Amino acid sequence: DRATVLIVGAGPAGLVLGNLLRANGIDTLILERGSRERVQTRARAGFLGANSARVLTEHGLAAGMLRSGQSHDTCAFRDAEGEFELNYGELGRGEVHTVYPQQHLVTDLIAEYLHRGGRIRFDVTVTEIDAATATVRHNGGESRGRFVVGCDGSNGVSRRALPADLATRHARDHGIAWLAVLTEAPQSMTAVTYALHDNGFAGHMARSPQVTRYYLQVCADDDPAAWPDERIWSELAIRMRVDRFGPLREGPVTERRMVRLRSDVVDPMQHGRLFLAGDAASLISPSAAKGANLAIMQAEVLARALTDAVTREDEAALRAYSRTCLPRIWRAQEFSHWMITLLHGPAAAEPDAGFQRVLRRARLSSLRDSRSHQDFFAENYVGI
Ligand code: RFL
Repeated sequence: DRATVLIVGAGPAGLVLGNLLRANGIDTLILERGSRERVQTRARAGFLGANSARVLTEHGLAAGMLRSGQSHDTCAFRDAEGEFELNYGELGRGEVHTVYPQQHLVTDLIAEYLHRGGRIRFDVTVTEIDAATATVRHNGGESRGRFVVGCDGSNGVSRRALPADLATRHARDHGIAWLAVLTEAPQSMTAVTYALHDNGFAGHMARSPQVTRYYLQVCADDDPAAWPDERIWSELAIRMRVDRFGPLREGPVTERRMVRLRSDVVDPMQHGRLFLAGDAASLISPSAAKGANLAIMQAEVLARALTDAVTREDEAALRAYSRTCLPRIWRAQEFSHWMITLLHGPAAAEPDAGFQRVLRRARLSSLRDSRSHQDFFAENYVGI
């Protein structure tokens, strides 16, 4: 089994990369652990930033997004002092989000990849990658490429194929967990809403006209089963302060899962013939909705570099791949980290919890009152 570029993982990173390489006539094979049905129904991200929309549009991958994606330009913050909205589409660089559920994007990308003559094998679990020879071992035997790209997410095998003495993993567990909930209910507010409350953070995000995502900060060892529908809706009502701002539009909860807020960056993101992209290279906490956007950014950079290498025998861009991507990844990490400190109060046990709480209020009022702070926020919230 051979291919010029072997790609491990059919998430946004692997599929955007595969599509861009196929557009340049490069022979690719994607190996994916899940079934096609499984990856096409995995609901995760939804907010595509301006760069992602550009990449998808320029490379002919945006038909579905343009047909049914919704443009979003406003977010709101609520706390004990009130609520304010930021129309970020009118701030910073004037960029907006396109809301298009990740599973729909993945479905589109698979169809287009196959249409472009790409090969993909589902239900294949990669167990070992040899970065020096670009050989991949899996439950179906062995595949060889000229290059291998690990797009297998944060728990995949490609990270382990980077030699520990050459690659540094910068990691942080934020010590915070969210219950991520999907509801069969229309949006309750027109804007993405972040609610700061002493009980913990609560968030409201659009997905589609019939589906809304909510987040509730919970204890890290909470069991999602301990959160039946009624408890979710009543806690959301408290933290969203419905008595003051109006009721939520309730509906059945169709998915509840724990998400631990973790971030890490692997540096460098490459070794020998192996390159990492997406969550495999850098996991980012979902607080600023950046993960899929970083994956798409890296896929575009890498596709260009691999195309140079394969079609012109020019490996300069490949050698610079980590150096090109890492500053953008760290900017996103920095912003995401800032969002985490804004959205979550200190644990009550922390000795300076009182100080931190007031600091957080000051941080929020700066965002509410300062136009230059708002421009900076907008630029980083939608951009990479
Ligand atoms: P993915 O999507 O995890 O895909 C990796 C693929 O690799 C396969 N795989 C293997 N295949 C073969 N052999 C192995 N050994 C393998 N190991 C793994 C897996 O089956 C899978 O198909 O990684 P990729 O492509 O890097 O994409 C990353 C994004 O999926 C991720 O960053 C986002 O979903 C994060 N995220 C969000 N990002 C945004 O940009 N905007 C959002 O609004 C947003 N919301 C979210 C999110 C992530 C969430 N969760 C569940 C953590 C909301 C949530 C709740």
